[in-house]
Amino acid sequence: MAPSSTYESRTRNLHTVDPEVFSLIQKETERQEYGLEMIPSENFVSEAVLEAMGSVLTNKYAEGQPGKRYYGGCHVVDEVENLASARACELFGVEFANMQPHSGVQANQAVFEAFLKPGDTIMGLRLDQGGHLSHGSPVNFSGKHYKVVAYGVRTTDCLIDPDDVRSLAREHKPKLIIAGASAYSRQIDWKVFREAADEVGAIFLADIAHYAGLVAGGAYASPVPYADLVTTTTHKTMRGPRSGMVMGKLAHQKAINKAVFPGLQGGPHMHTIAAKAVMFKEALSPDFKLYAKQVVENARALSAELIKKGLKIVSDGTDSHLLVMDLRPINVTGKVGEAVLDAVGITGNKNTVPFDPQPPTICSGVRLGTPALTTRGMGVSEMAQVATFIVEALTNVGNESKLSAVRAGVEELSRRFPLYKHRLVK
Ligand code: DSN
Repeated sequence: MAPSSTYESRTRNLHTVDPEVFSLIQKETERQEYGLEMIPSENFVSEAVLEAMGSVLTNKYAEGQPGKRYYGGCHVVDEVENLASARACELFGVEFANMQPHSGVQANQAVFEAFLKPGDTIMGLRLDQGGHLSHGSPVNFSGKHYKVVAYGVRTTDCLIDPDDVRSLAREHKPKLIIAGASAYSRQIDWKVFREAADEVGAIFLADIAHYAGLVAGGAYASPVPYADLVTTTTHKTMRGPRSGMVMGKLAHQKAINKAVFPGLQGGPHMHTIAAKAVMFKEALSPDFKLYAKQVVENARALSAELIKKGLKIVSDGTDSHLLVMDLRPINVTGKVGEAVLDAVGITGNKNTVPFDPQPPTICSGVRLGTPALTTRGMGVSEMAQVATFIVEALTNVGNESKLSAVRAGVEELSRRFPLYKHRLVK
């Protein structure tokens, strides 16, 4: 028998089989452990979620739906998928939940596939004013195959204008209206979109990829009473594996299931679905409500501290887990801001601000969020310290000695809130 097929060879650990990959994973673990992760779409999963993701369920093909598969040997994974769906329905108060989309874009694509024909009109928030790629960006399938009418935010306060949403809907009669965002920190008024959709007979899709964990924990209003379909990723505020899902009313279940498989995907990733089940169990616990509330409190505290220290925040604050700093008043671009924060161990991402004069590769803003720091156990008092680090870094571009002092402070703070320390070999 070839060595690679022996039981002994298959049970060797990663460190022995592939020291190169092992050491890269160690390096990334160190980066996460000793820095401040502030990209609002990132979070840190539990050991239980990691264990489910790294399980033998990755070996199983299970095309189809539980109880109706195109493969034998699915009785166990059927139970896994049913458990995940049932927990999602309980958590969000929905009638069905399809667990199979591999990511948020696939979840949105399933809704397009189920209800639209190429050339139909859709409405979504402009990408450069906080929207998402899959809500109609010209470089994405959603903008290439459908006619897009994009709504934006008001110049005065950078908030979505309900009158604009209603009048664009009346004028263009879209088949699908999408609410949801990647860089919009305020509460979205879901009812406005329901009313606009009803006026023109459109489907209303709420994409809560960013807010899902807050919705689940009761810290952000839920679109479930208003939307026909709700899509989300599961790895942001939800704190689960990197994946997506579609939920909604029973009347739409058949069309969505068919659009996901065989419409868009083949075999579902059963190890990820198991990890989603674990995540839902965690999110159903009373602790998760406290977590969601703290995420928002931390973001509000961080925003208030940054404003106090002279920075400008888009829409002057936040109702969620994220905020976008507008760096124009301090003459720093988003690109430089991201790089200088990176240099001190704070990870954020450059982001356009509404009506940004800079191209998207440069941008005028940096987007930050509190989900990952809150998972580490940080609270409002740490946010004040983090705000000081951020302002010191942004106002000392090029001052190496100052930046290395900030870097030391960032590492000291991180060490006080251990994360995956037990995974590091040194
Ligand atoms: N790309 C994600 C984000 O960072 O917000 C959205 O899918």
